[in-house]
Amino acid sequence: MNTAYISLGSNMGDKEQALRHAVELLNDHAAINVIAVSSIYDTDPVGYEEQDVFFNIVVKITTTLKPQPLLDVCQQIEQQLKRVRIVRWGPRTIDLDILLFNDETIDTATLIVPHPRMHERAFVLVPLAELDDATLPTTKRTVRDHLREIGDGGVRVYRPF
Ligand code: X6L
Ligand code: MG
Ligand code: MG
Repeated sequence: MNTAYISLGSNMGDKEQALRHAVELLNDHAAINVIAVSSIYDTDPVGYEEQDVFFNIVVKITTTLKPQPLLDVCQQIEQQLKRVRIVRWGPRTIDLDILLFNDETIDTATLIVPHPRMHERAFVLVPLAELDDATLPTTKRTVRDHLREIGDGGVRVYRPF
């Protein structure tokens, strides 16, 4: 059995519903169990800033899938939720990124794990730190080490009324 962490982000339409739907589709897969879900965070857009704020979460899963089939499932869910790519780094209904897969480092044409920029992104590190202060096999440093380095600016817990 493998343990993996997946980052989910949405900044188009009903963002909370998109996140909930994607988590449900992950858990509905016969070879995937969602073990834990972080709080929802309201996060300032990074990369391309002229767009709506994001909702971001991280989920912990266990799975018998290997990394590439897990990526295929993530991309199927993006398609099912009608992700359309208009602008690079631009608005999307849903984005699923594999952050960590056991303590493995993977570098193929289609998949790099740990996610190569995750230790620089508070919208990934803050929800991940809620679930696990993991040590990244690439940097040999923990999630909280990286958070101390970059800070948690632009990331707020989302609490609906
Ligand atoms: C210079 C150039 C510095 C580009 C940073 C950063 C590009 C992040 C892409 C960058 C650069 C990204 C999300 C987001 C995106 C998200 C929030 C990306 C891919 N996805 N902002 N921006 N949440 N808050 O899920 O991460 S686009
Ligand atoms: Mg992403
Ligand atoms: Mg992605």
